[in-house]
Amino acid sequence: MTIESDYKFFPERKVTVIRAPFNGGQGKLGVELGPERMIEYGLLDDIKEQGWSYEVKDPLKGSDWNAMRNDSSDVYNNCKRPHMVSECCQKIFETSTEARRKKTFPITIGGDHSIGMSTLLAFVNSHPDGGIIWVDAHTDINTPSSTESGNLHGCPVAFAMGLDQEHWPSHFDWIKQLKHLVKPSQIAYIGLRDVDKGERKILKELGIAAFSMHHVDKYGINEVVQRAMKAVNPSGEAPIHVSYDVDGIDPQYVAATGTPVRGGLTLREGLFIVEELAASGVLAGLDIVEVNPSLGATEMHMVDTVNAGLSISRCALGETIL
Ligand SMILES: [Mn+2]
Repeated sequence: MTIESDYKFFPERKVTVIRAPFNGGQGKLGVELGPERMIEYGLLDDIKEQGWSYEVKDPLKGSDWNAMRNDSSDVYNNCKRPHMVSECCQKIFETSTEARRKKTFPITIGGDHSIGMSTLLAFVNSHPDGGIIWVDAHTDINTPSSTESGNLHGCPVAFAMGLDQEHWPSHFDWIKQLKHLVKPSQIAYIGLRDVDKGERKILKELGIAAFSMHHVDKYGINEVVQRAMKAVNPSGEAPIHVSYDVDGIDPQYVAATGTPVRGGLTLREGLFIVEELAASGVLAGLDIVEVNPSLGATEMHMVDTVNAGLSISRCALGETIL
């Protein structure tokens, strides 16, 4: 059932679905199939059913990403494929910015989480006072210097915040030209359980609101969500964007993802976050990333994971249980 919760920033209830079939920020093939599979399993019908109209954008169409992925010269120090990641992210940034200009609700479907830099930057350049909730097992705030794996899907928050700019590959110079970057006070994490040493240091130094699984256990998911919303949106009036890595949810429910970590959110806790944000009336954008239909030991793992992504999207658009 859908309650006509008023979406303060989207009175016309229009969604822009941004397909981001991107895999360059990490090592595993298959995550580029996420958008296709989610659409095949009913994403667009779900959007209509929740009372929204939609358009679909495909900013990466026409680029030979396979060739870019296999370009072995695309490295910078430890960072893998900076050229590919930057170029893709810039395209998604432009599409996302356009969606915001038209006052539509952007739902960006990954692909790996590197694309989070694009959606966050488009968001804060449209809403400099906006808040961001990053649901994830990981903080994804490594910098090009601190990353151990060199996989840039572990770095999008650092790029969106402009951290460690002096060590950035030059491909990312477009970010330095933007008027607004994400400020530490604008972002809160929920679901953390695998944070690198260097990342822990950054969180502490910048005073970023971070709610780990320990906090979820201790206070309960409701209290954690309320605190996260308060941290990034003290007035309660500003828009909130959610970047949702499905690996925030426990692999028991979401197995078909590239970097699963046990001890995560239950499916209900994961959906509650989005239900609560939707009910607040200030939800203003969603990324669903790291669905990898090629992973998981069985077909059922893939189906469960895709369906979890679809449930997240429906809850964000207003689906409630009663
Ligand atoms: Mn992530």
